[in-house]
Amino acid sequence: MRIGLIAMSGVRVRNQKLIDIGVTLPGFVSRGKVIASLPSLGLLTVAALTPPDVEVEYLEFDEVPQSDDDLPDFDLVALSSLTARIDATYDLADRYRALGVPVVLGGLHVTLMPDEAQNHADAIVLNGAEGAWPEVVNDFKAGKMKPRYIGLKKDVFKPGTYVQPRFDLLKGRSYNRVTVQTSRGCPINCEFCAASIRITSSYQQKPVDMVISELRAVTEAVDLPFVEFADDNTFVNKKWGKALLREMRGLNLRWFTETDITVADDPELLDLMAQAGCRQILIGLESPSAKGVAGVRPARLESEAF
Ligand code: B12
Repeated sequence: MRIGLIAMSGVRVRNQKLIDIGVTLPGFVSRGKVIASLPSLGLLTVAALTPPDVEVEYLEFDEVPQSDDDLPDFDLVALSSLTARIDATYDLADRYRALGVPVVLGGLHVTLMPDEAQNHADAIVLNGAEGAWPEVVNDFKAGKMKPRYIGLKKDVFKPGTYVQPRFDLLKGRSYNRVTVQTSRGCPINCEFCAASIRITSSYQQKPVDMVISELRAVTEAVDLPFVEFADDNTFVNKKWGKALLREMRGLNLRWFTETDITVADDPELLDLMAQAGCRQILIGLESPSAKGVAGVRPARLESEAF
């Protein structure tokens, strides 16, 4: 049995009217060509959760093949979903189903819009693939796949649930960046941010040795990788962050991440970041004025430990 895992890659700025009048993030479209060549960590995780007797092929479609003859053939197709390309995702799912190939849809958009997604799939998976995907595959093999599965929203990095994403599937391909996730969600529940509301119900963080093992796997799969941490706020936990950075110093990596402005208050952390190969960080400043920031202050902090 062969499953096709298909990512709809690339970045999309969808609103042509806004683009035409020049309303876009500076350089975003041109920069998009560079940052678009990131693999789908979600599908590499799905691949790792697939029972070992099943063959998987991981594909990325920036442009979807126009002719059905050019669509690779599989026994089952699984697609990940982000909102920006959901129309193309549904279109591809509909095409495969019309060809008689069953389709499973999972990922962020499907989790937010399950009833809509159900119209385009034989089965949908809500939340993480963890806690659901092995059952989907086994049910499919037994000819009794259900229309809807509910995966885990928390505890995905716990032993017995956690799997290391299949970075080996990236061998021989060219990527500008490869994503590694160290945490999911953010303990600072800012009212404007979807991370802790939609992506996970609680902040989850990987133990340092798990992250180091993933980084080693990435360096084995991709030459001189530039790592992008697929986190919502990597260094929100300073103690854990410093422990990770100390271990990363020997790996000879270059990396980017997203975090919050509190890193600026911790010179030791900043030094360790530099020593561990940090090349860029992205910090969201929600307002240039103290009054504006006061209006978007966090509603709750999950743990005082940070
Ligand atoms: C890295 C990243 C990118 C990368 C790569 C994206 C990719 N191919 O995965 C790039 C730079 C290309 C990118 C582009 C964009 N991104 Co982006 N990106 C992220 C980021 C920071 C990390 C994603 C990640 O790797 N997560 C870790 C993996 C393990 O989680 P996951 O993908 O959700 O997968 C899990 C589950 O969803 C599920 N799952 C996923 N797929 C499937 C499939 C099946 C079959 C099953 C069973 C389960 C399953 O199981 C997985 C394991 O638990 C997230 C923020 C975040 N915290 O997720 C934003 C995020 C995904 N991006 C976002 C946005 C808005 C965009 C853009 C629209 C930006 C733009 N204007 O162009 C584009 C859209 C790209 C597209 N093709 O549609 C939003 C998406 C919101 C939404 N509703 O879709 C997010 C959530 C940021 C945010 N908080 O707003 N992005």
